[in-house]
Amino acid sequence: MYEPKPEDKFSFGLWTVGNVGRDPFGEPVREPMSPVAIVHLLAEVGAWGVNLHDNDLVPIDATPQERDRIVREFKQALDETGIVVPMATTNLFTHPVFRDGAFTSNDPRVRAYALQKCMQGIDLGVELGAKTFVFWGGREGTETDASKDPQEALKRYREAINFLSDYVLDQGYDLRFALEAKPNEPRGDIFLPTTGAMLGFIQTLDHPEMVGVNPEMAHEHMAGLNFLHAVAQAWDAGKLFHIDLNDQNFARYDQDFRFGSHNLKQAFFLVKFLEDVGYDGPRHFDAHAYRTADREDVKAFARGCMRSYLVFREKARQFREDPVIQELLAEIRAGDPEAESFLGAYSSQKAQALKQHPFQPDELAKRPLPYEALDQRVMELLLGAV
Ligand code: GCO
Ligand code: MN
Ligand code: MN
Repeated sequence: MYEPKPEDKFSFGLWTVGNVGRDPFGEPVREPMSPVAIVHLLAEVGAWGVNLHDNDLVPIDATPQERDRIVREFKQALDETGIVVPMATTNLFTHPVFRDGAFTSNDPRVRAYALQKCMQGIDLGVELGAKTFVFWGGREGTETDASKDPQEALKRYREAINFLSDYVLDQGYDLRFALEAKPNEPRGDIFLPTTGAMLGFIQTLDHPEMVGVNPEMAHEHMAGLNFLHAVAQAWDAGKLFHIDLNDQNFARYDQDFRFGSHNLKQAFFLVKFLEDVGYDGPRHFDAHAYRTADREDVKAFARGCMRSYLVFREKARQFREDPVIQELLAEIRAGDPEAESFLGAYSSQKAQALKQHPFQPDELAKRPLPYEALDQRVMELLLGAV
């Protein structure tokens, strides 16, 4: 029941299972794996897709011949395993050239180089079959606001996304963009820090129809926000093009823990939402194993992400069928035809009638709302006590 299947669309980045465990205080603890070896590992654990940054596959200083050989070998591994590439992205954060950002750098040469690198990354992604191209502006920000005008930075950001949208249209590629927000790390502050901010920004673009979001659970949790609510807003706007699933404690550094490892209720309500609305995009685990993990434990990490998703999906099914929960919800959500006749679209008759209607707020305030009972039942269902 909890075996991953291709139709679950579980994907991992090359940088996730391939993470070597470097952190700001310590050296790598795991041997690097080649992209081909990572594809085979993902096939072994039952994943469906692999995502990549340009330089996860092709080193930044590779010659065209080296690039072609690397891509050929990678494609062969994809063919052998049936693993697909649903998403690709550009690394605009590792090289020192991006120390003050890429699209929002104060140096026009860096901004132009970033566009060049993205066009090459887009070509690579499309060649590998990617349908979504993610933009995570990790270095697009400041430590001191003396350094950049934040409005000018947004203008540069917008120009870059517009330029690249036109590039995709010009090439006739079947590719959509997904913008990924993060409040901070590696910059002191990153521009467009939340999924909500990204959704507002998208409406200012030249081609808003081809741009959506890639919300990440850990990033909203770093800011102390409710991830489910961000995802629901993205879905409501028709903008949930991709999703980064992982976990972490609130208000910490970017922990990128195994999905389902920390906030059980948030993970549950998220999976329930994705399943209820029928989200059918990739379920991408942008997480990595603890620094203590060896190669075997990395596999346990990857299997754990997928298995937890499937366990939560089964719990969501139980939620929908649980008689106690359903009875409580029916009570809580019971309608009132008279009151409902006042709601919805405006009309002047309706407004007049509503102004005359004698409400009794003291009576209305007495309606029982058994949310304690409901939440306890949900907890027990999650913990296997019912
Ligand atoms: C992070 C980000 C990245 C992006 C990745 C793809 O905090 O490091 O989540 O992992 O998701 O660069 O755009
Ligand atoms: Mn992250
Ligand atoms: Mn991410």
